[in-house]
Amino acid sequence: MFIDEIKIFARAGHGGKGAIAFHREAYITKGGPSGGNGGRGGDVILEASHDLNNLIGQFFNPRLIAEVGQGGMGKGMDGHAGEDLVVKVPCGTMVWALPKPEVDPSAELEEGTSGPKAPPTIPTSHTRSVIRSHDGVQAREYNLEDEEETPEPGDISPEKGELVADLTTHGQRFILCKAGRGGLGNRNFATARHQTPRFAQPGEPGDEGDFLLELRIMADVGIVGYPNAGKSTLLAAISHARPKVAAYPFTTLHPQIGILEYPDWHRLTICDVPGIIEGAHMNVGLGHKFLRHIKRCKILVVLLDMAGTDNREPWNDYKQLLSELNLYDPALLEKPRYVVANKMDEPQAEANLKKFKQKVRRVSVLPITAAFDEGVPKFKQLLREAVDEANAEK
Ligand SMILES: Nc1nc2c(ncn2[C@@H]2O[C@H](COP(=O)(O)OP(=O)(O)OP(=O)(O)O)[C@@H](O)[C@H]2O)c(=O)[nH]1
Ligand SMILES: [Mg+2]
Repeated sequence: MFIDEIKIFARAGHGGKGAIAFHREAYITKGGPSGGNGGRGGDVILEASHDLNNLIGQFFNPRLIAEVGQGGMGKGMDGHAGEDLVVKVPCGTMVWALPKPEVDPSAELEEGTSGPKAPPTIPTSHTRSVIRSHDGVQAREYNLEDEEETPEPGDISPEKGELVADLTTHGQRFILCKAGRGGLGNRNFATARHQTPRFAQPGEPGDEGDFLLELRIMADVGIVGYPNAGKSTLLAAISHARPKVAAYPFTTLHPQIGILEYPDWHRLTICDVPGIIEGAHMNVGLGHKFLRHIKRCKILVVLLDMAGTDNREPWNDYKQLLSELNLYDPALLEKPRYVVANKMDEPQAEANLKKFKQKVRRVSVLPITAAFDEGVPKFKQLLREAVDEANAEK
């Protein structure tokens, strides 16, 4: 199972309450107040890890609840702090604080009458961590409908709420919910005029809220193409990944990651996504939602079936692919793009390649036969140079 979007609930630990106690000992019948302080609760922390590649952990454990702080005790003993809950998520996870529908108090009073639906607002319980992490930075509206823009922390989307974090590098941490402080015990409130305070502070509540985790895979190279073009075959040829390869469309149902390793141990991550077909933007085939995973790739490889299997025409495939990429996000077309012609072992391929070059001008094409490793070493070299170039430009 591959999970790239999941809703979770998180709650940091409440602080323990302060104790109300008085010192008692043999021959000391009226010792002073001795209530210890409550311990602080545990934070809920998300940590990016490159050992994970999807959000399956949160699918099975969608409620992240940190430990509460222990209450204060007599004899001046403070409570233990609750343990932080550190949850690992894959690199490339975006964290949205989901909007909570506001409860209309008048609707509760008049039972049965359905009042107008209140607009969604950002839950107040998050505001603390949000303000802390973005110190008063004005949030800007982020329109999800046109996915042209890449959202940044602080952006607000009507459906997903506020983007509170984008965890991109291994080890990066984000405090999703801040714990409550422990309450002070009664010994803190003794004064010269009031020596026996019979009150103590309760612990502060921890932050809580609903969040949406959205994964956008961080890979160097994204391979896109029609179903059956040989994307998975190519991924298997250049990396140790073993995606399923079969002669029917939509063999690959979710993104696959492979690591391409060079003799000098230089590594590139390659992402193979499901096939795209004409009308993918209208949900034809597997739709195009999975294209979010190539949004962060440094370069794109457009893989074409040059054999023209099933009477397909590679130049039309190319045009359609670009059009679908553009409909998903025009920024995808601004990425460095490399066209690779596959299945050059097939009889029609040479003639098709010639025709392709005539029809699609100013595009250099690398011919390969992924199934038999022909042209693959050259392709690996091309990837390395292309990614280096993209890095240098950045
Ligand atoms: N003749 C020939 N067949 C190939 C070549 N590369 C892949 N194929 C075949 O093409 C078919 C589809 O290959 P896949 O790698 O599954 O294609 P894909 O693009 O990943 O397909 P989806 O996952 O469905 O999008 C398989 O039967 C492969 O054996 C090649 O270079 N030459
Ligand atoms: Mg595949």
